[in-house]
Amino acid sequence: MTEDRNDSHRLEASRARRSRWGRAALAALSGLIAGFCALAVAELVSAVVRPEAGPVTAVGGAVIDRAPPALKDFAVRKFGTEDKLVLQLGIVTLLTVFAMAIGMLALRNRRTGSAAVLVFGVVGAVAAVGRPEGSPADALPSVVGAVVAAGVLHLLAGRLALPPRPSPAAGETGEEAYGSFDRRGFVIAATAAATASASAGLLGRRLTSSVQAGATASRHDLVLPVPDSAAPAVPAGADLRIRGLSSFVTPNKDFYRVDTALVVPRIDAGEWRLRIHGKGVARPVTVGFDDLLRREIIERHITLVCVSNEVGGPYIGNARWIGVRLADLLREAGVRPPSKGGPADQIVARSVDGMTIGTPVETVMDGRDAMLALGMNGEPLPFAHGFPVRMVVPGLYGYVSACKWLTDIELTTFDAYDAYWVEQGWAQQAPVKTESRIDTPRPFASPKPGTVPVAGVAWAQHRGISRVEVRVDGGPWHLARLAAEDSLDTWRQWVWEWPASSGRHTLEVRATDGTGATQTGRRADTVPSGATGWHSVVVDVS
Ligand SMILES: Nc1nc2c(c(=O)[nH]1)N[C@H]1C(S)=C(S)[C@@H](COP(=O)(O)O)O[C@H]1N2
Ligand SMILES: [Mo]
Repeated sequence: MTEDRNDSHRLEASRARRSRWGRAALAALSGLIAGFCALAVAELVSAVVRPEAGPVTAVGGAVIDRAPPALKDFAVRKFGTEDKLVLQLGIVTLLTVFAMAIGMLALRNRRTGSAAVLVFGVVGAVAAVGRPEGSPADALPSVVGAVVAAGVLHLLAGRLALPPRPSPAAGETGEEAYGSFDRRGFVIAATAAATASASAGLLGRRLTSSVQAGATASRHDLVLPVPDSAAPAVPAGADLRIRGLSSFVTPNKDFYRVDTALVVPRIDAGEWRLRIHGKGVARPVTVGFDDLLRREIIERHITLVCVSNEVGGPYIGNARWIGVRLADLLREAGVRPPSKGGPADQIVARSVDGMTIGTPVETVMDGRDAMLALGMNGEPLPFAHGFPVRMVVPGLYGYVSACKWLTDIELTTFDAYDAYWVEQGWAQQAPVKTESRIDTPRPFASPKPGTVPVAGVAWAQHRGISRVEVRVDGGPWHLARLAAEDSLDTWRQWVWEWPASSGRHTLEVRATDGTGATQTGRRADTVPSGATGWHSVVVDVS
């Protein structure tokens, strides 16, 4: 009899323990379902407001805007174009952890749990409204998502609640002493909430892509104009076609991408407008895409490079751009450069996603082929590269010249206004520094002894490249053979036939620009105005 009683006590205790753990796990699951519901509902609402206003995108954007330049630079270097994916995964991982914690919190106190969900909604809303292009409506996805999720959490936590403890007088059977929650009710509610959320999320996706269908169609239907001034043919010898050497023209799919956009803006070319206004603009204008097509069209090869490109880095590409001369448009609007007495020395280009990029008026109007580009390598601009219109200015780093998804050009002064990257600690003005890169052999390659072609690219946009030299193990510099020059605004390939002997060797390269200035060997960081130093590659000849 006593034995029996002990056994049943032990059984009860273990059952109770198991049910405690079971409830905790289900509470965490409720948190996850509520979190999923918040994001799904937000996805649906942001499809109506605008895709960029979703909480993950907004918080990600806010993190990008506030990250110190060194960190941002590190992220771009470390993860390249994947940096944004890594950021979003990080946010979702954090949210997952918080969602489970909030679910457990709701088990103890349902009101507190739901209140915690609302706090996250407020964070998302503040981030969305605070984006450069944010408007009050951008708070809606986070707020509506959080309110619905708070309700869902309240409901699920309610199903996990234990019935009130019976008074001791009512006896002591295991089930009643520890109570049991409404398991069936929980499963039904949780399944319903998860299914409804998934449907809301999918519907949101659908809506977003149908809203964007117009932009996709406008790009698809666009026939690029025949240029009035075609790009000079690339000289036969400009592309050395050496294995491992970057091609002279970078295909669009391989072209580097650097921007702060977590959602690539998709603009319908038919609805696109560009306003030119500001200080010293005698005749402000607004032009549409068709207006640009009716203008004189130029086509040029221009090499674009990012200021975040470290020595030897990949953030450089050369494309054939087609578009209109920006200086012509400015002149028609009555703009004069400072050297002709104009009051504005800075052009601030603004994109649909709130990016601002400041470019010297003098540079744009000094006769170089600064353009509003509509096409890249024979296609309309890819969405990721600025469709329908972006700026390209030979000789300046992208962050001070190459605004994508352009929508507004304001004339002002450098004293009066700091553009986005300048606020982040980068230089106001940043002409491209003369640099060179060894593309082949790759670091730690092991070529056979004998003649090894060492080849790469060198660039000093708008000054041109006049000489490239290579040295081995700090020895004398050897003159590399330059590929034919396409133009001052494009990079130039080079090759040096290295009589390689066995062993570990360090190759270094340096270029001299068209003014006769040789690339400095002094190492400088990318912040604030571009990296310097000689690219070196270590190889094991064996
Ligand atoms: N709207 C917008 N334009 C932008 C940027 C951006 O973040 N947003 N980044 C600039 C930078 S830093 C560079 S290097 C070039 C890169 O252009 P790409 O992505 O087409 O190579 O775009 C520039 N234009
Ligand atoms: Mo850049």
